[in-house]
Amino acid sequence: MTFEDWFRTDRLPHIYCAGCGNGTIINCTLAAVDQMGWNKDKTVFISGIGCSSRAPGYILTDSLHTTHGRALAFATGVKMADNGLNVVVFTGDGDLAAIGGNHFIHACRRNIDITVVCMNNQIYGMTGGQGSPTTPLRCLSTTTPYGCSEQPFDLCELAIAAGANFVARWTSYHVKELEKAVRAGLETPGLSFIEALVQCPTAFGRRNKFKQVADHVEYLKTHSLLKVKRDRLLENGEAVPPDMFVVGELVKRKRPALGVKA
Ligand SMILES: Cc1ncc(C[n+]2csc(CCOP(=O)(O)OP(=O)(O)O)c2C)c(N)n1
Ligand code: SF4
Repeated sequence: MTFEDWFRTDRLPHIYCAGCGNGTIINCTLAAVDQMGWNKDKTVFISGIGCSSRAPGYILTDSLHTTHGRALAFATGVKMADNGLNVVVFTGDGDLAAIGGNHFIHACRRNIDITVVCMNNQIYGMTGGQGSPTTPLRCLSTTTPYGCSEQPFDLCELAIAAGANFVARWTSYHVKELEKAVRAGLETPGLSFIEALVQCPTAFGRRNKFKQVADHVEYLKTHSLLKVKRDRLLENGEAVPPDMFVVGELVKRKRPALGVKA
């Protein structure tokens, strides 16, 4: 099989805007799922509400498109009802960390055996561009017209602190690295959290000086700091540049997990 065998072509054309990064993340995730050799009948994709959360609708398995912020609550229920199912969650930064914030930390605390892929466009895309918990300082949104003045959440740090067994961050530029990270997450028992920073030209890019999609992808590329380089800076007592974000496999561990297949 190839990852294309997982697509529901009867659902095309898709709803995503031209240049949206979400399709790249879906492709990388399905490529990783395909490599697992999973049976479609034993695989479930679950999401909340948002552009990112529309992803399961384009996938040829059973899926649940649930209520805003509740993807992880539904996923927990599905996994606990049948731990023989492979459960993958697609979510957005607003869905996961704003309205769904408590479900996120408790799913990590329980370390339930699911894989969560968060398409982080740093804004509410579907509802027209309100600020989210990951909107960077000084960035413009409809609710931060003078620039965001609140510190953003670092979703990966949150997942690590709350107890997830696998945590990684990449971007829509890093397709091969992202695919490998999702694969590693799928293979790791317990909660795997993969954050993918993506461009959203419609709600974020045009307000924040990314006139072209390529400008934003270039920004993601040039502002990524590999974890090994970050660790070296820290070892040498040097500061991490404030505009950079760390990418790579951030945690892989063996805390006791819930819902692991016997
Ligand atoms: C309870 C509830 N509150 C608000 C909404 C409206 N709503 C739909 S999607 C969304 C935000 C989506 O943002 P995000 O999760 O970051 O996903 P994106 O669209 O950016 O991928 C909101 C607020 C809703 N559907 N349900
Ligand atoms: S609004 Fe943004 S996230 Fe939503 S489909 Fe358009 S580009 Fe993608």
